Amino acid sequence: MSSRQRRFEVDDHESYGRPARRTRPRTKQRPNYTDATTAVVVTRDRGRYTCRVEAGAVTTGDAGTAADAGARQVLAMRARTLGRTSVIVGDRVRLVGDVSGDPGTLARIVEVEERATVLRRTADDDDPIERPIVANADQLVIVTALADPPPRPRLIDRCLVAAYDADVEPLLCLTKADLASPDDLLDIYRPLGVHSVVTRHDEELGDLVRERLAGRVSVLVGHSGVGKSTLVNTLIPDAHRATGEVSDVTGRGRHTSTQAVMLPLPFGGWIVDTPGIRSFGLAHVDPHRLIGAFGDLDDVAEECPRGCTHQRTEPECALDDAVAEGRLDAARVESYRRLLDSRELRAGD
Ligand SMILES: Nc1nc2c(ncn2[C@@H]2O[C@H](COP(=O)(O)OP(=O)(O)O)[C@@H](O)[C@H]2O)c(=O)[nH]1
Ligand SMILES: [Mg+2]
Ligand SMILES: [Zn+2]
Repeated sequence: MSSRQRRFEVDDHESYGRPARRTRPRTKQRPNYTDATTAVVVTRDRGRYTCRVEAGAVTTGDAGTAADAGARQVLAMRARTLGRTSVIVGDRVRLVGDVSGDPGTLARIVEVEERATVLRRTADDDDPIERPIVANADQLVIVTALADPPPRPRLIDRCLVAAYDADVEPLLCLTKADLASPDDLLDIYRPLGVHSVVTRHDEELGDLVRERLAGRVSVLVGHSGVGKSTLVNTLIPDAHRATGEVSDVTGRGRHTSTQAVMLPLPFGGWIVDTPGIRSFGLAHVDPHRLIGAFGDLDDVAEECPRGCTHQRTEPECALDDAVAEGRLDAARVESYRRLLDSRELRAGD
C-alpha cells in the first residue's frame, strides 16, 4: 500500500452523527454504482454537499475541459453505506436518487473516488485534528500581498511545505504590485524554483496567470485581505465573490470559516477559494518525504548517513559536502533547510 493510500485512510475519521442502526443484515456483495451519475463536490455546508454534474458524459474535473454551460448543481447528502468515509470539496463522487438538481431535491452520494491528493486544514485551538479540506487539487496558489497586509515569508514557507508534502505544485501569487515591488520576495523563492505570478488590480491580468491555472485544480490560500476574491472575480466575471471584507471569520461561526468553494474557470480547470484557511497543518510532514520534492537534493541525500534529517545540525549531511564541492547551490540548500525548519513554527508565526 502506498503512503498516500495510507494517509487517505487515516483521514477517514469523520462522520456525521451516529450511524443508523441496521435493520437488515448487511449483504456481503457491494452494490454496483456504475450507472450512478458522476459529479464533483464544489462546496459543503453542514452535511449537505453541492455537487456539479456536467451535461453529457464528461468526466468532472477533467484537465482541459472548458466550463460546461449545461452543467447543473445537485444538492446531495451522504448515503449511509459510505460509513465513515469523508466527503470533501474536490471529491469525485457518484450520485443516486434524484439527480435533477431541481429545487427541493436531494440526491445521495454513494461512492467517493480515491483521491489523487489531499490538502488538510491546520489544527487549531477549536479543533485539534488536522482535517482534510480539499481533494484532488494539483496546484496550491499561495496568495500574498506585497503590501497591506505586508508579506510574511514564514507563512509562505509553511504553505510551500504543505504543497510539496501533498504532491501539489505550489504557485506564488504576489498581489498588489501597485503598492510595492515584488523583487525582494522573488529573490527569496528563486533558489527553490517556485513558479510565481505578480498581479495588480489596476492592470490586466497577465497571460501567465491564466496559463498557470488553465486545466488544473488550483486552491487559493492566504490571509484575509490579500486579494484572493478580487483575483477570482477577475478570472470568473460572474463569480461575484465578496471582496474587501474585514475578516472572513468574524461573526459567521466556525462552519463557514473553513468553507471552501470550487468554481469552474471559463478557460478550463477549477479554482478553489478558501475563505478561512491561512495555513496548513504540518505536524504530519516527514522530512524524508519533503526532500523528494527536490530531485537534485534528493539524489545527493542518498549519500547521507541513515536517518539523516538534512538539517543544519546534522554533522555528516551529504548536502554540505555537495555545496562545498560546488555540486549544489548553497542558496538552494539553505532555502530547503529553512522550509524544513518551518515545520516547527506555529501557524500564526
Ligand atoms: N492596492 C490594491 N488593492 C487590492 C488589490 N487587489 C485587491 N485589493 C484590495 O484588497 C482588499 C481585499 O481584497 P479581497 O479580494 O477581498 O481579499 P481576500 O480577503 O483575500 O479575498 C479589497 O479592498 C481589494 O479591493 C491590488 O492589486 N492592489
Ligand atoms: Mg475573500
Ligand atoms: Zn542529509
